[in-house]
Amino acid sequence: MHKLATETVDWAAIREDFPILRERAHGHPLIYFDSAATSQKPRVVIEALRNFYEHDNANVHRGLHTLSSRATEAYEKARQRVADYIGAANANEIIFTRGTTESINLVAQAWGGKFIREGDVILLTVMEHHSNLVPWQLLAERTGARLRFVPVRDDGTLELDELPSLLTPDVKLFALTHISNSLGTINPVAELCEKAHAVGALTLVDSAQSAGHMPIDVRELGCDFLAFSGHKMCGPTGIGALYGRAAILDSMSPWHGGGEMIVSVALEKSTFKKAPHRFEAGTPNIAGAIGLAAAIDYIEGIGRPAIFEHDSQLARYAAERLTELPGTRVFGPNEERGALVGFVMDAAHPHDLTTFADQYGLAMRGGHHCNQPLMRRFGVSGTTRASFYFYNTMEEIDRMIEILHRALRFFS
Ligand code: 7TS
Repeated sequence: MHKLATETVDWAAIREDFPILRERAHGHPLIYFDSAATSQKPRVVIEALRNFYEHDNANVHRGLHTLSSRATEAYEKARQRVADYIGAANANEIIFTRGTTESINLVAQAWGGKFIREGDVILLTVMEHHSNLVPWQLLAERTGARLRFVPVRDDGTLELDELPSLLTPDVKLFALTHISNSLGTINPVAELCEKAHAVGALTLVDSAQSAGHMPIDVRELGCDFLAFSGHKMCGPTGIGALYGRAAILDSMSPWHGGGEMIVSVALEKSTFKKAPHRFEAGTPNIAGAIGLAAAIDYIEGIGRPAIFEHDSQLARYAAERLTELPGTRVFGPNEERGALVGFVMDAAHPHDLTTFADQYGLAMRGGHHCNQPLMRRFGVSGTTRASFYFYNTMEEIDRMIEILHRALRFFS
């Protein structure tokens, strides 16, 4: 019989790879349900950072000494690792950034600044994280471009019936999230990229919530840009990547000026390297890139299909159990959802509920989750969000439900 991918993995053993999961909070065992904000780190990633600083630390692309060669080799190997992980044709299509936010700002400035004119349209959705909204607002202010938005249905999916009137030939870029960080909606990005290309628009996929949770192949998705953060997928903070199709990257102007990105510099004028180095001015986050490569090795060791199955089982189970709590509204689609569930309880404000839960060792996030327009769309100021990763268990969700029952009694 066909085995589910999840059944081939020893999830209990995997928990042991995460030293922080043994922490306690307010005297209770930690239940970490905030991985959508940042994931925890396995020992191999922590060791990779330590190993780099203890044995190889030097600046990259500069020195001709042994350590500098080692650091450069490890840094460029990490770039190749990222390229392979997301199915990019070439490592030169990977730019290291601080994370999703910086990746999107890079595109808005270096691509948008060069190619966007007054009257052009950037198409977004109402469910975008502020980091895939504010950079486009700034670009629109500078250039006179217009922003347009795909609405969100009550069930948390995109209102795609309206797409034909929104995705018109004046759209130059369609930028959207793969998985909503508040609703858990998984958007049909491959289909949407194809539709965008049909009207001549480029596409950017915000993969912050998907890169560590499911198989990603940029050529299958057919996107022109893809942005993600290392820290949400077992990697260190301060490192992430932007994938861009080679021809597009090479057509873009630099955004940050400085060392490492030039071919030659005269007092009045400089010439620039090709991508990716054109977009990596200054000393990069070398250790971060190496840590990210270690995180990728670790995730690939488990297998993304198994991780995806495991995490969506948790999210579906949590969404189902939450409905047994009176006066509780659960957001997002029922059938298929990413590794999280957002909800509100009549009994308590999300901040109060989240603070209450923390007293029992349960770490969730309460607030607008950098999704203010989306919260407004659903008529709430914020939600409480439980977000999961492969180190979480069904038992932890049962415990969450117990704690929420207790909260109901406390607040009412
Ligand atoms: N896009 C999405 C869909 C996100 O969920 C986040 C972070 C970002 C972009 C920005 O990523 P960063 O690494 O550059 O900060 N989301 C969240 C969250 O949901 N809670 O904390 C951060």
